[in-house]
Amino acid sequence: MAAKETVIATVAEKAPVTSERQIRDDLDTKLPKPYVPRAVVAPDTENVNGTWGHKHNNMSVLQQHVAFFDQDDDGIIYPSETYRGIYIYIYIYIYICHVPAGSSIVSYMRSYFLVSSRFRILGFNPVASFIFMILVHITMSYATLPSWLPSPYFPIYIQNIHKAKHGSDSATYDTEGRYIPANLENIFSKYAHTMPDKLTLGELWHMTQTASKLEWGALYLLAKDEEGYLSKEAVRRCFDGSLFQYCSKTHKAATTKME
Ligand SMILES: [Ca+2]
Repeated sequence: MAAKETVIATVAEKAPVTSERQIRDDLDTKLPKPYVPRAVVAPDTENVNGTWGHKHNNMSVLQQHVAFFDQDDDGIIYPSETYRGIYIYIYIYIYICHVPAGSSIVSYMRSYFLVSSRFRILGFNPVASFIFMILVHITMSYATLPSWLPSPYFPIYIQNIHKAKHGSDSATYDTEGRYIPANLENIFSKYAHTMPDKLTLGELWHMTQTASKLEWGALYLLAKDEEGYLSKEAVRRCFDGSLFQYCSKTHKAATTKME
């Protein structure tokens, strides 16, 4: 006799929000043990081995996510690196979304002003980036330091980044910086009502708390497609940091092509 399948209730009648925001119960048919936090890879149901060709360098998935900002690879992110990183982020965004391959410097400059004015609306002007950098380093530096003595340089130690983990990732990282595939899938089963694997700006707004709207908004601007959706693939690759590397490589290729 076949074992009786246990039905797990994911909806409570008196909590309508549980039926509005659905949980998938078929994940283990697509991805082995989706509930087990992964230390070095970030898989989903479409990419069971994580990002193809992405090197983890024995870092946790959370460490891989922030490693983009450590521009000299010394394991420490200084405020100046964060500030430069924000600008690289904007620069990449302009290149990917607004500069056609082989375009002239004039059209590049036009795109630059167009996009930088959009970023200004979102608060990404130099002053706001400076404030963002100060906030990030004041709030995150101390928790990651190797000693109890505060540092006047406000460095962020990647080795201890899990100690500065904050609430904007919908519990996709665990307390130690591992990545939990089921929680990424839950973001999309709960909030992606228009398309199963993509979020609209409205859905993103609905999903995020005040503190994380800026971060998710920046990701939306960097990675949204032509129809204005943020795909699960882009979100997943943001978690393991390969999205930034991909954009950076594409940018370098475009620059080489233009030279
Ligand atoms: Ca560094």
